[in-house]
Amino acid sequence: MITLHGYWRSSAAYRVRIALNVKGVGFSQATRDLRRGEQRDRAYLSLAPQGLVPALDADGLILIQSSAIMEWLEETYPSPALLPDSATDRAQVRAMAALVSCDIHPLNNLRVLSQLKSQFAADEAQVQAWIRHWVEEGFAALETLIARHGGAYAFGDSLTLADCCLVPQVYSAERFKVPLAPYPNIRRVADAAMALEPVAAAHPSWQPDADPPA
Ligand SMILES: N[C@@H](CCC(=O)N[C@@H](CS)C(=O)NCC(=O)O)C(=O)O
Repeated sequence: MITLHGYWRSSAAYRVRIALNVKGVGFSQATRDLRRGEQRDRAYLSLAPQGLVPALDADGLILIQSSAIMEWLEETYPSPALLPDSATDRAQVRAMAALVSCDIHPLNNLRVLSQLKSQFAADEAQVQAWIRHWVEEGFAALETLIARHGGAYAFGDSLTLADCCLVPQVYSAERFKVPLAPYPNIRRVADAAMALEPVAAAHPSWQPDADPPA
């Protein structure tokens, strides 16, 4: 039995939900409400010592870090594949995924934004400018990479780990009102991915712990 410890709005958990759904792996969800600090509860820290979501419990095997979890899913449930066949293409996909998961997302994570406010007295406008800066810098590079390698999706014509990372980052950019008009390739491939049923089902608003629509 697989349980995903996550939170509806967490983009790292959203990545893993996409990978699970695409591979048709059944799972239940345990919510750790980040607004209430539940990711730092003692019981959860015993599973995930960083106090971050997601964590995956697969019959008692506890995995953390969304990229490691997705790679484990890829190896454990190889079909449909989320990585291409050749080593070179896999490296390109992993680079696109890492651009999002290592170089954009962590800078805009809750604990980083909280630190900007608490330690450096950043106000809301400054925090918004910070978020926008890192999304725009990363998306500009990703736009070039998708123009170079993309097809129907971020890399070629099959959904890959790059899309699993990109779709949640686009959701987050929209949530923070970062304009996406300068990135037509990102918009196009993210829309194509989101139109797929398993990807659509992973959207935050469809999760059991989501806030009701305003
Ligand atoms: N590199 C980690 C990042 C995990 C992460 O930052 N999760 C966020 C939600 S997207 C979190 O738990 N934030 C809680 C906090 O900042 O206190 C991964 O990919 O799993």
